[in-house]
Amino acid sequence: MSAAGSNVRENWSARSGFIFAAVGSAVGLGNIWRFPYVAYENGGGAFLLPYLIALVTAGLPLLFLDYIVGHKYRRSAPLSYQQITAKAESIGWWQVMVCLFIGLYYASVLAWAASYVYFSFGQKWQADPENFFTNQYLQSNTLQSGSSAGLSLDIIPHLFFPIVAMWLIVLTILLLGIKRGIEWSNKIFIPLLMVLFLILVVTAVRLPGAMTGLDAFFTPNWQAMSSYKVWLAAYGHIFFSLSVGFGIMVTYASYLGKKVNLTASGLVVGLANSSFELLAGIGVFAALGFMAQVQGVPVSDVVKGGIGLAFIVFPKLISSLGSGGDWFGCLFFSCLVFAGITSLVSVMEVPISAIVDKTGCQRKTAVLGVGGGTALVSTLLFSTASAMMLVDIIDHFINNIGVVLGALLSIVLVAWLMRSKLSEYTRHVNAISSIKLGKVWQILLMVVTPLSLIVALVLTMSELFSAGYGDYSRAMVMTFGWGSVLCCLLGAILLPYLPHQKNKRGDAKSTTSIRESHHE
Ligand code: ALA
Repeated sequence: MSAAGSNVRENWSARSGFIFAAVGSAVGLGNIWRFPYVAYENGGGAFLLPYLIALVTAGLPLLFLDYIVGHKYRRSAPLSYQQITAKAESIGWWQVMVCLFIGLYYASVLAWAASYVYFSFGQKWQADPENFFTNQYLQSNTLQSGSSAGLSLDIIPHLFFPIVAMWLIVLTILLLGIKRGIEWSNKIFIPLLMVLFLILVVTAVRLPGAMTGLDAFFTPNWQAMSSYKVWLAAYGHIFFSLSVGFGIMVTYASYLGKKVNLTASGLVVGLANSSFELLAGIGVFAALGFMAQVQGVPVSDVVKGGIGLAFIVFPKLISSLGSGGDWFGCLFFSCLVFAGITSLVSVMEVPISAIVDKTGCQRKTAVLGVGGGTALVSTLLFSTASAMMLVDIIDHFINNIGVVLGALLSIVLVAWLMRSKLSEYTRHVNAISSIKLGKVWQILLMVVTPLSLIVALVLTMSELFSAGYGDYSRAMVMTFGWGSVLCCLLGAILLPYLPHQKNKRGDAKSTTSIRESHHE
């Protein structure tokens, strides 16, 4: 029976299908677009060590927890948490809302990347990539000043069509279901991405001046590291990058068979993701080193940081390479597109599976309703001159508050409120995995991870309350920053009241057994 047309929950065809999909989810714009600019803004070398510490103390422990929760309960995020205790369903809906907000702006950056594949041919940004990106392409300079600075609702056709195209691709993959859609697209895109990306990084590090950039990336800056902001950025980034703490890995692990080596799979995914991230850092900083040499300035002064980094640095680099740079640009932006599509698919799978599980509706209905609705809002908001501001504000609030709080709540639930679960989960995972989890994992989850997240959250929120965010008007930060957080809260409170039609879609356990007997 086709999954798209039935209510039987699908499985991955094999563990490799899951690993491809999980790597495809983790490796995304976060690695290639976000990591380099966050690292650049936080002093390059000063960011690397906090990032690695955040990975080990928070990212990986939570990755294993997400896998276990999804695998053990075999349900979408809200219904998996509900299995732990009824009230915890809200945590899952919070994560669903976080995914919807990520989906809104993620598609926009993806569409920029797709446009830049085209702009690379003939280097359409000409002499001034910064002006081209901000003013000619995104038209941010057309926004009016004043308290509503930044809000425009006029559709710009060259932003509109690429974003529509990205949504069509993503929704088609989702409509095809778990095996034929998500698994197959990842099996094609991920190997392609790896090959293209390696070619790109090798080319970048061979540029003259690349070593200066790499020095800036790899030399720890102890003084900058004493700033708590660098640590906040690292903890704010790690969950987004690994796709943990906002329902994705719970959902993907719920499509696994019963006997699967969870910890080894988790390590493969974690390692692949961080390798990609470091490679992206190497590629971008090598390019920055090259540009620093061309411009005769230090690496830290080459460009303005921020969300435009990838869209400004690479065009500048491409221009410096002459006409041969066209293919280099095409390669880089194609990598962004491939990586981004597989991640956006995973982001949207969270609300889709949650709605299917909860209401018993057909997958197709959920894809068209939830996915189509998100696509519509995303297209209308992000085809305007406000796109850059909205990406920046929503990304900052949703990552640093939405994702971090969702992650923290799931850890507090399991490690503090329902402490017996931690031993139960350890037994569950160790019974099927080659690498055993033990006291270190438990202590990280009980003490180190929650405490570091609480500190990160309190500091981020007090900073945002007192200083606002960036140069944006208070009205915009309130509406789109705090407004997004408020929407997540409302979703977490109200969505558990959606009618739960267990019987219509069949008993989850019995469909699970059908899948297992079929696949194992
Ligand atoms: N993990 C995905 C990314 O890095 C969301 O882009």
